[in-house]
Amino acid sequence: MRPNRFTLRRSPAAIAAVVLAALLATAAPTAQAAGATTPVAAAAAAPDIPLANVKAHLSQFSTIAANNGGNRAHGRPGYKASVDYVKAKLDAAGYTTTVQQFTSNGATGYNLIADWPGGDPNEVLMAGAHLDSVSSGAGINDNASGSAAVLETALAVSRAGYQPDKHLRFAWWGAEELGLVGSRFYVNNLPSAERSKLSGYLNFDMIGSPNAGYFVYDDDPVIEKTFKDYFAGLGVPTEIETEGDGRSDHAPFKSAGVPVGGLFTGAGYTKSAAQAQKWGGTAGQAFDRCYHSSCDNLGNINDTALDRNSDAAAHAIWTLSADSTGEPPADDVYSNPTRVAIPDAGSAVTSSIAVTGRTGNAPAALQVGVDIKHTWRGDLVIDLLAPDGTAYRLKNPSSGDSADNVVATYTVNASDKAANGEWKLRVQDVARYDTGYIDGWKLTF
Ligand code: DTR
Ligand code: CA
Ligand code: ZN
Ligand code: ZN
Repeated sequence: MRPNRFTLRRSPAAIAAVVLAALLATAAPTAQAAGATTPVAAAAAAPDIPLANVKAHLSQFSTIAANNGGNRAHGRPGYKASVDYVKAKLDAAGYTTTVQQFTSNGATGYNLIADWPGGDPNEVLMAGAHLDSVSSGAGINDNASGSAAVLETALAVSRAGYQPDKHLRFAWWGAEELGLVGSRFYVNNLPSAERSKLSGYLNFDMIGSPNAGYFVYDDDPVIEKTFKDYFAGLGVPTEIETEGDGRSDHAPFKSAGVPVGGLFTGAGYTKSAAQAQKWGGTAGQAFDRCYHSSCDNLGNINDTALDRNSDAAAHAIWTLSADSTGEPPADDVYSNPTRVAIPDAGSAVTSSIAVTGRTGNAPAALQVGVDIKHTWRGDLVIDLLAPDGTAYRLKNPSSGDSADNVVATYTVNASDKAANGEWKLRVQDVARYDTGYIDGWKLTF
């Protein structure tokens, strides 16, 4: 408020009334700033992986099995037909594909490796799934589910023309069911200089179990956190995969010192009552009653689990490939640069920041960076609103503060508030004759 030549100075009582009104002010319906935002330091967001596309691949694998003796097992025609299907999709999408042959149990096996052109050749992020089934069936959950999710994510990279810092490599393994034969052959035959370039290997083996659990491998902590943060953002609890290390194709990579991680929805073990409570499904029943059985067919898939895990896979690949240090940002900064006009002596306005993908609550020292351009800043009342609506007063009005602009960082103890959600900066100009605008703000967790 700046007295101008036409305005008598207000009496102290009148100013006090204005200040009191502001202190009691509850936000009137206010103009929302456009532009909810993304973390400044985080990776570009992965696209949604369309469940319909993933299921279309499952249908193809099912048809391949039906046309080739009912399975897609190592050494059988259904496996090579599966390799040819995946390879054709990737060649058409611009990948550089390689078919690596090996022998196991007297039969020729095949690994399919697909490199996405670009990225740092000295920083290679891999994602893979075994493509073979057991001989008793089509292997739709085990492991067409993982194979299809990895394929569709690779195709999404192509559709997006995504060019991350790191080089992306995808793999479909042969003869996993015979004892991780294909992936072991790949790792053992990779020159050590090439092996040292692998920044991580992500494994997807059984990710659509009908009575699904949500398990995250607890090997590399950064990869584990990336997956857990994603599911936390969905509000889906996860558990550490405890069915024993070495049970799938991440094992040879881990033995070679490569950081590994992955997702799993469960095989023959039984879902507990507590797990059914948090995930739904049926307690006392196996996560996949058709594990390694002929009924592991198109009907043996939980669409929600397959969709969530496909999207989680894409999230991890985008996140872990976008930063050449391989680490998600240590301090996550979320900002909204949108300019929002503050009406003179009018209603409060707000500017929003959408926080997603974090686990747990906000910190006890949540940093709120404010940048407001406004003459006579004493007119302004500034609050932070938590996602649940709780208001934290950052600045009270002060009739004597005639300086301009509020460019400051406030520390708020928001440790009892969930981090994820829509945070708002609320600003009100409670006195006349000076105006301004929010010129941006940010949250640092
Ligand atoms: N070995 C996988 C199934 C499997 C069993 N336990 C785990 C743990 C993590 C991933 C996969 C698995 C198979 O039969 O293909
Ligand atoms: Ca999806
Ligand atoms: Zn299996
Ligand atoms: Zn498997």
